[in-house]
Amino acid sequence: MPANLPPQYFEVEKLYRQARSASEKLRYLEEMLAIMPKHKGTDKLRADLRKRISQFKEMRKGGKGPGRRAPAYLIDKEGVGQVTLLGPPNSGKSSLLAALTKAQPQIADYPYTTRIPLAGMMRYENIQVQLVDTPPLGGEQLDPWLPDLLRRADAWVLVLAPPEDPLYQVEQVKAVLAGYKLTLQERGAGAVPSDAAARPTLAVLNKSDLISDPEEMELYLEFLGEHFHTLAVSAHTGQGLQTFRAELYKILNLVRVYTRAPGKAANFNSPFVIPVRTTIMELAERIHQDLARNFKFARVWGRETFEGQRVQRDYFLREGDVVELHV
Ligand SMILES: Nc1nc2c(ncn2[C@@H]2O[C@H](COP(=O)(O)OP(=O)(O)O)[C@@H](O)[C@H]2O)c(=O)[nH]1
Ligand SMILES: [Mg+2]
Repeated sequence: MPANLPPQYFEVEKLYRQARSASEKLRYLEEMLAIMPKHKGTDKLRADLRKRISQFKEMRKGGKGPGRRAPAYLIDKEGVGQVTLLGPPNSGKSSLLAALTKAQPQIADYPYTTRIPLAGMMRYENIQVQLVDTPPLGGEQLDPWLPDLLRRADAWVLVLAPPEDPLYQVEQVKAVLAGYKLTLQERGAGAVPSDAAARPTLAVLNKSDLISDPEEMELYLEFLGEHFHTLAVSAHTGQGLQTFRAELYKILNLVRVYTRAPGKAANFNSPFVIPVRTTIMELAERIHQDLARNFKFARVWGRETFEGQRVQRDYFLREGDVVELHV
């Protein structure tokens, strides 16, 4: 039986095809379903529409509907870790991204210059860390995708700057994050609220070139330092930026190890970058299943302690270890 659809249906279908957002598409699909005559000839079409409607509803809920795309604002991870810069308006997040990477964000002395996240790669010795610049927290608008972006990060850099009291700025940021069920991970803190996601946080006091009173500076750093790994920097003069790279690597909780074939030299340009407390066996697994399966022992040359000693499979690798795997 032919479907015999009214012309009005095709008009709405055209609008549906042109619609850009999921919610617009959903609206037109529902309209199409309402217009469609109900008889045997349209059974299949109606079933099809209902299916698409439920897929769009899933998508809006953030479920895994077939048509779901990753939101454009989530940035694919690159390098050894993704670190998101966050903080109040005008603290210099975009300026830091520009100073530390090749990215070219818009920088201006009015708030809300940054509207969408932008990533850049920061080199630290022989590795690359991904930095992501974000719109300010605690402003008039809350970008709906920002919490997800923050949650995906391996660590955060809390960017603060004068003239406002940095401790006050921390409180404001904390309050906004709490609304997202996110929390700044404080130094040596086990006491993270169980229902909130925390990320290791490096606090940077930017625009340190504007703080002329050394006592004031010392006071800020002392207070911030009670809670976070803390550092004074200046995106403008470059002060503290070398230390920044090293501190950021520290809070990522990674170690770099190097492998060597027996009798050969290690390649120090391409480390294996692994989480702290990774064992020799886990490293072997990462490199190749066969290597793990046939593992007999390893020799380790450490920065301080080992000089080619044999270690067992449960040895925890340390920063700078050179490893010879024997099968
Ligand atoms: N004096 C000084 N000004 C800075 C520094 N970093 C950023 N600024 C200025 O602060 C303003 C806001 O910078 P921007 O990077 O856009 O801040 P964002 O809103 O946090 O991204 C701009 O006028 C920058 O030139 C710094 O280290 N020292
Ligand atoms: Mg910005």
